[in-house]
Amino acid sequence: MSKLDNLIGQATAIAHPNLAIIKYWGKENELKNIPASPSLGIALNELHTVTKVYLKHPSSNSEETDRVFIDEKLQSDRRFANFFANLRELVDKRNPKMGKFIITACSSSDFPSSAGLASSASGFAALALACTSALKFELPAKQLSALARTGSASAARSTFGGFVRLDSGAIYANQIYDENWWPELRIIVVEIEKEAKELSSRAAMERVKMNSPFYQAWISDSKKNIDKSLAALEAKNLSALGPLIRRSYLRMFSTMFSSYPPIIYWKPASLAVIILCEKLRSAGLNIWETMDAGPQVKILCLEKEVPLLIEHLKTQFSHLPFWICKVGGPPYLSNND
Ligand code: 2P0
Repeated sequence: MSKLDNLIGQATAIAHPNLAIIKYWGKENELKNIPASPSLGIALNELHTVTKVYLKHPSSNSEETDRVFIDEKLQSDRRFANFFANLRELVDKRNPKMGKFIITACSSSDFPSSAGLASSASGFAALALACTSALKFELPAKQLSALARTGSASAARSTFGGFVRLDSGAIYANQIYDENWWPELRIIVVEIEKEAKELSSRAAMERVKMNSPFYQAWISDSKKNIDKSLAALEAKNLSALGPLIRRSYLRMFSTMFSSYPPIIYWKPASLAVIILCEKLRSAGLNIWETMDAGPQVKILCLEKEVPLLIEHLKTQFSHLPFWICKVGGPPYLSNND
């Protein structure tokens, strides 16, 4: 009997990572993976995660289990088991007669994974779309977002394109504007290091919540920051949005620096790029950097500032690769299945 005899369905989905300009950092509920801080993010059009899934009925007397491969390496992250448990709950509700099934997923990204470039956002968004498509479920956008969130909270944002908001306490994200809202906006992603980080975002968030004296202040401050950011985004006013972007990432890192043991994702080159941004701002450029749980630096600016910024990056950091991104669209299915 061929292995494909038990096949229920297969699908391949592609998703962009979603860069938070206002950060999700900390959980209201660890078990359900509910964020404690509101976030606002942007899909990055030049970066992609491609995930192919096969769903099949288990062969009799087999002990097959779900398996996820990233770049052909078998993963043991418990986030996948949590995501699959939630997927099965959904299947039980929509198609209770379906019976048991086993999932195999193979994923790869055209940017470094687990390095502060939101690969878990694009990864779980692509996984959610691929699994539901293999099951032939057409989920409403909010349900797809809620499913992706059970793997990784930032993935709730990555199931949409454009500008996306995930509120504190929310189970799904909402698109605020699509990818055509602000065509002049650019995001330069500077790759400082390719290596996967040693401490996961999840472990870092747990430590910060447990022992940073700044954690509660961070949560209440981020709730104040979000409304001002949305108003600046509505006005497409980068001079007003930029200081809020900077405040969000620096205050998020203050919770990490002040936890015990301290968490330091920054590298000397990260700080050097931040200092370059400070200098260029003092010289009148409207550019605003941000960072996530990793050493990479992302710089927001308008299209007209890109040539000068790139010239400075190439002169001062000729060894550092970078991408020039526009705002990306939603995840999509590949036609090759
Ligand atoms: C974000 N980050 O809003 C924030 C900013 C990193 C810094 O979401 O535990 O992989 O799987 O929900 O989504 C990274 O954390 O964490 C993240 P889990 P996730 O993009």
